[in-house]
Amino acid sequence: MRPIRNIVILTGAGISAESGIDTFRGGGGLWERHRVEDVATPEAFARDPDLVLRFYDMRRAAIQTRAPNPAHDALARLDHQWSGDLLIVTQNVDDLHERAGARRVLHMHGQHLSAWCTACDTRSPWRETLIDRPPCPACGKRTLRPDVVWFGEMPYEMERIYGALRSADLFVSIGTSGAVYPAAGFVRDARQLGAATLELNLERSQGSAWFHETRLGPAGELVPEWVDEVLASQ
Ligand code: BJW
Repeated sequence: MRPIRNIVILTGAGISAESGIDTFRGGGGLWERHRVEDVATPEAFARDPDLVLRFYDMRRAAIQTRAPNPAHDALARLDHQWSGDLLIVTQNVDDLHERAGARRVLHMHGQHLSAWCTACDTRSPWRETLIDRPPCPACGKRTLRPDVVWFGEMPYEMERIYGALRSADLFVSIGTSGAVYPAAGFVRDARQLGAATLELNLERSQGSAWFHETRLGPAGELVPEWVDEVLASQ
């Protein structure tokens, strides 16, 4: 394995689970209570916008009552102290990485605290509800939608992500089930490009076989341990 200089970290819902934010799959996950087809596709939004807006209004309100946990704190510490390239690619739409202090964060599935105007294509910071059809701050039209990536839509910043994967020496995946593409394919891409690959998860994921190493346990414990380790190797 080559020396570690450039790190790409992929995070999923599992890193925010200990902050009290629901994961999607598995027991108690969001998809147990809401059908994906009803709330997380553009077709669902066209068919029943009130249902979709209420689902996201509820989650946008909830994340604002939650706080980062030791896993977010540890990644923020790594971001500040790692002298090489580092990119935290999160599938999460919460803002807990940023609230922990991380700066090199990219939200490939969008963000709860942003609204996207489908009329003028402006994205605006947003904390309130959308169900009441507020006007877009830029154009005034009542055409705002959650700024999140639904099934069938293109995730954000793919070129930047693949650029980072191409130069990564280490790819680390934290708390994601490996069920959703293209994120689920990053481990294979990174490995084929020569990076070392490490998975930190509560249990084995659909992608576990692709990783050089998998460590099992809660992110709040595993991530601070791994960050100490990687900073000591610097
Ligand atoms: C812990 C823990 C603790 C718990 N500590 N760990 C057939 C084959 C291949 C692909 C497709 C296909 N048919 C369709 C597709 C494409 C489709 C797809 O992947 N479908 C699959 C279901 C098969 N993908 C898309 O449509 C994407 N777009 C796309 O592909 O565009 C074309 C394209 C082509 C080429 C290049 C690029 C693009 C868009 C996907 C959009 C996903 N959107 C959502 C909703 C976002 C908004 C919202 O939040 O509502 O994103 S779905 C949902 O899943 C959300 C998540 O980001 C995503 C991933 O979930 P995640 O984070 O992995 O959570 P969970 O719940 O699944 O797992 C939690 C994990 O945590 C578990 O492993 C636990 O063990 C662990 N855990 N507690 C550590 N304490």
